[in-house]
Amino acid sequence: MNATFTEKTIEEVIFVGLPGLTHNYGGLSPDNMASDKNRGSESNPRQAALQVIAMARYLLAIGLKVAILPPQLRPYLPALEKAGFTIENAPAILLEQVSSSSFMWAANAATITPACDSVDSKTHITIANLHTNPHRRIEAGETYNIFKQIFADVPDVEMHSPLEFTQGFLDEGAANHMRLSPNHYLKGLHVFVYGGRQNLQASQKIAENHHIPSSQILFLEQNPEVIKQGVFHNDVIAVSNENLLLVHACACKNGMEDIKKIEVAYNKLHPQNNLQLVVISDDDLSVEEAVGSYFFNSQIITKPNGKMAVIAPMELKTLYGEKASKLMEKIRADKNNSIDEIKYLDLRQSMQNGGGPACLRLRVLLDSEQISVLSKDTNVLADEKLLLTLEQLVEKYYPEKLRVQLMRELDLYNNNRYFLVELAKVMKISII
Ligand code: SUG
Repeated sequence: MNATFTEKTIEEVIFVGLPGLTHNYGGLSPDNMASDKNRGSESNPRQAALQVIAMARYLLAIGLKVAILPPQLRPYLPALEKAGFTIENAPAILLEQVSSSSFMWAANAATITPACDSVDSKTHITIANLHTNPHRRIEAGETYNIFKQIFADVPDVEMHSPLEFTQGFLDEGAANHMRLSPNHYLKGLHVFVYGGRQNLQASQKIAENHHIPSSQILFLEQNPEVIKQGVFHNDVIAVSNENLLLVHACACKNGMEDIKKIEVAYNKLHPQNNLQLVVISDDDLSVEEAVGSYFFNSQIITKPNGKMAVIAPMELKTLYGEKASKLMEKIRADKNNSIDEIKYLDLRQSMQNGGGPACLRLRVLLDSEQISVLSKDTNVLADEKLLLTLEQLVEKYYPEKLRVQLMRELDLYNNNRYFLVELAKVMKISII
């Protein structure tokens, strides 16, 4: 271990994606059951944003560091112009694609390697190209701009542009990546999961560009059968935090054999610190129930007292006769793992598009010097004051009812611009 990475200096900053003013249900992701099912329903962008701000407030209250990723301007006119249309005459499907607020799912924004895991001792950030779906691939350029500004003067950070799709790379960011380590500052095992929207080529390129030693890397293929059942990202079927891995037995192509590989690789790196492996069998919870309740799309976080909390979607309690929440309660009660608290959050607006608590955040491990520069240059690091300001702006500008037809109204577009101009000033970041 590099001597400079000590317990005191490394902290996790949780970047939370703020839903935009045009949050809507376009049914744009056919592999994502919630998105498909809710196509055309009326959305409530204001509620979507307030629910996510409430999640940020909860994370802050636990004592974690939280940063806010601002929304992007939608409809995204460059894509409309390229196709030869305007907001007024664009075909409905195109208008839906360029109006999506999908940038809110921050887990898909980038893949991060902390400096302690890189041979060159730098924090590496690769912005995901999100190429698979047209409404998501338009995020990458602006996400890169935003990250460039946030990390401009932060020491020892290397930003990587989105991988080129033309070279065959399909990358969906941290949703298909897990870092396992006794804690945030000891070397981590990086598990890259591919299949579905993420391909092996992209995962390999990221590991190479981030200079992660080969002993700290594992590439595993997702089980094609579960992808067919709605597991469009690994974070729909597995979640990790430090040395705890909560995973469904059917997550990977080779079943338990692959899960065993994770355990072996981890134990090789940290023989003194066992992996807390919690494997959920099909009898405990079927894949269908896992996808329906979003059990695995919970966030697991470490509290200041060293114990872990699960932030779960409230759907766990309302679906399948509480089967999923009872299972989570069983895990909480089990003294063999560090989880001692479950918090249920109402993230329904995002959930209806297939985005649970884990999708809404990107974990970035930084040292105290990096954090202090980050908080000087921009105002992305959240405190109660920032959250209150965000709430006021959301109340002022966000509609409470939205359907795709309304996206043609120039008033909505202009309102979005005014909102983002105000937000940019507050966050000291240039958004449009
Ligand atoms: O890419 N939904 C997102 C949800 C992303 C969830 N992210 C993670 N699992 N990390 C997606 O499928 C739906 C948009 C719509 O249909 O309007 C959407 O894009």
